[in-house]
Amino acid sequence: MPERIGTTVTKHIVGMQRGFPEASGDFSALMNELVVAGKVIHRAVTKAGLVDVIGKTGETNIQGEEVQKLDDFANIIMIQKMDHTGLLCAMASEEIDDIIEIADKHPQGGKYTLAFDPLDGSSNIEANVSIGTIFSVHRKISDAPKGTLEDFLQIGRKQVAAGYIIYGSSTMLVYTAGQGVHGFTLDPSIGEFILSHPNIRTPKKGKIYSVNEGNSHKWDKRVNDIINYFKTDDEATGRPYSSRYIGSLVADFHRNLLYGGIFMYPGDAKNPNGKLRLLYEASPLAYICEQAGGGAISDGENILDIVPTELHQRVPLFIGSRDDVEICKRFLADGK
Ligand code: AHM
Ligand code: MG
Repeated sequence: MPERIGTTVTKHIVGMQRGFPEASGDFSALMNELVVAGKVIHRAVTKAGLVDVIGKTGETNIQGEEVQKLDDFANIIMIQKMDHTGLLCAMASEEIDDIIEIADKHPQGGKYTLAFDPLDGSSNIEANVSIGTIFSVHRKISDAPKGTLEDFLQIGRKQVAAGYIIYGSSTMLVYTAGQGVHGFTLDPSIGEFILSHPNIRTPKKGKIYSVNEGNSHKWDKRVNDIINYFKTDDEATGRPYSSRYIGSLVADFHRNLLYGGIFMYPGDAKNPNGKLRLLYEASPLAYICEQAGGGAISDGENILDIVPTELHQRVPLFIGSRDDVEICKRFLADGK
């Protein structure tokens, strides 16, 4: 008997769209192109130790960080895979200063925008740590055929879809289109993402806290109090929590999504808005987290309600299990 192949991501996306008889099929097509881009990046990441794609290009990106070759590669793949689909009016990448226009030679008139972090956690590449691609899709709202900044500066709650591909011990795609969160594992033998985690629900309360504690000397009292709270021994509330921090957002987030917990990248004295970007990291992960029953705030405000003011805006991020986010919110509001 041949083994039964599970539900592919393509079939799943089409199935979900059946609930919307007015859907044109554009959204499914967009998602399917993203899936292919993810597979191509997966192929490069898994070959990273074999071919000469590791290392620095010597250039710096908009954030002033050194760009590694695989970031460059992933960025180019995302652009090349998506620019000729006719589905997008424009794109924005963490690696590129301005909006990426769709060249005139490609079909125009796309009704969606795509913002992405092509390879998050890239400082970990050489140590074989899990890294990921994060994406966020909005509907175009401006009248400009090629899209404008306005189309990207929309609140996270208006996302049409968000997801990530994590290149880990296996490669997984996790996405939401507003109907729950679904996870697919890549079966390399057939080159398909197969539904492995339907309708992911994150535990209401976790046992893990994830933060770069090396920054504690720069945090204000409220943030130090939050971390001390999670570390304090109290059997009744299931404390202390365990500390887990990879330093690769997709990997830290994915683990906490499945096991429960809280990931934090707060603002500090040097960087009041922390490190992570609203459009490419915080907002898509917040949408996924909320759809899975969790939550996400910046300094008290729901991430999905923040009106972005610039493309590469950074925000403090507290994201994870709902009860744990509430605890952070309380400390941030009144310092106790
Ligand atoms: P990147 O987008 O340049 O890879 O940076 C973002 C990464 C996240 O994956 C991770 O959560 C964070 O930086 C870790 O930062 P730090 O090393 O300051 O703890
Ligand atoms: Mg990043």
